[in-house]
Amino acid sequence: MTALDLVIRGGTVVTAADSYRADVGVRGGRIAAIGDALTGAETIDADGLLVLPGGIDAHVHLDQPTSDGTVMADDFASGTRSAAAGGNTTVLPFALQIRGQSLRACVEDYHRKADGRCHTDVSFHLIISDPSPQVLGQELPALVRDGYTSFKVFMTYDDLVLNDAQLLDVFEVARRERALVMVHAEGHDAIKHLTRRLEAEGRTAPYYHGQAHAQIAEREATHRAISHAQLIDLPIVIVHVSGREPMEQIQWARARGLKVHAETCPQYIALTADDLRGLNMDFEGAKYVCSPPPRDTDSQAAIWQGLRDGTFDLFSSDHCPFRFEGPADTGKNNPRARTSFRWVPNGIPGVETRLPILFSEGVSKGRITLQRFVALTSTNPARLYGLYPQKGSIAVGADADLTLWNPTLTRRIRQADLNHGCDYTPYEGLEVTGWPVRTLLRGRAIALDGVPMAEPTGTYLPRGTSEAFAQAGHGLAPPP
Ligand code: DUC
Ligand code: ZN
Ligand code: ZN
Repeated sequence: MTALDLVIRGGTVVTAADSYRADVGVRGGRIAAIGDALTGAETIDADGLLVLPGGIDAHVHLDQPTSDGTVMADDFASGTRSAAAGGNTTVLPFALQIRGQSLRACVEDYHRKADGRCHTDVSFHLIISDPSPQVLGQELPALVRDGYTSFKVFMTYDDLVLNDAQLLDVFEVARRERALVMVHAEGHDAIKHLTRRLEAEGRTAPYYHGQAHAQIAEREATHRAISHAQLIDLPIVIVHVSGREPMEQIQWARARGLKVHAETCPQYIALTADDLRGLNMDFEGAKYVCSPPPRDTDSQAAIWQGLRDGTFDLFSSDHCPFRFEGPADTGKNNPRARTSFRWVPNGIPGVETRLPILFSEGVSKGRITLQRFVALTSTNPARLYGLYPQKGSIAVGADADLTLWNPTLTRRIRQADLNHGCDYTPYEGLEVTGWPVRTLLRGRAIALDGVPMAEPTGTYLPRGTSEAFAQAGHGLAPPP
């Protein structure tokens, strides 16, 4: 047997199923051995550290165009640098189809943006905004067969919304091609109605974004998406679930044996609607504008219960970065945004802080187990999005994507320390216990103690069929 290139010695290996002390040996970028007293050309001392499968952030927006021309704060270089520093080895950004655009041309465009610039591995979900006969009949099936095996649809936003007939058409194609559909479930007409009413009342501060995007509108759309999926007999993922009411719809579906998967995000455990008030109902609140918006402490408690009991399969960042200050025509601080919440770009950064926030608020505070942490942040995303077992596990033959984690290191999240392109973090000052100290992609360091390496070594990953299509059961890591 040829010698190991690298041994990670003396750490506690954590998977979605268990944890145990072992050395991990790497050869040719893959895990080649797990055992005792391994030796190799290079050794990393992991005594006192957790050895986790690298984080997989399955919901990230990078270098996306916006309807009003606002420029995103992260491209593929800065966004994946930030991801690596935060303990991630793979991210799944979106390739957004602009209406009228060929889906194939859209994908090629995103490859041009990403190629040679990524510090983590990447793979694209598609966003279908224009389900024309050409897209549904030819482009989408061909792309799924080429490894683009998941796509997102929107039930709101003027430039993205699909009506019910279009949703059903898209779901049919997904069923036939065995592609996983991610649904942004917020009712468009309800949001528009509430927005008009609030503006007529002079309620235009960022705080009112949270009122316009009412939980009722999210609950209704969640149920509608579930009903459409039931009609077609299709597994779906409801993404960025913000609170108790949409959760109840997901639990309703699951109780009936429907394959509805669910994702939640850091903003729904670490922020509330009150954050959108800013200092005194001022524009500071724009730093927290995202959709769906953060809710109340009752919803936070429901989300924690759902993270524990398996209602949620996925914990993703929904990193969607816009600058707060900056040129007049970019970021949240553009002149129109100050006239009404309606013009504030929806989205907040979080790819670098996702893992520390869930570890600290979840594992360190005893709300979830280490195994659940790994399942939610790495193993389940790999399984649901067709990357398992190459990614998302610590097993012989898997890519040596590993995050060495200090579970007792306490830090305060500070914008000054982060690597994203944003000029703020919504989590400024939050104290966290547990921090990624080394991120390895195929056995090579891509970040050390919060500092990304200079060289981009990430590659593009074509993906297989989601385990959501497995015949028996969910096929996902079970809750503890
Ligand atoms: N949906 C997302 O997934 N991200 C940001 C904004 C949105 O509406
Ligand atoms: Zn969305
Ligand atoms: Zn998103």
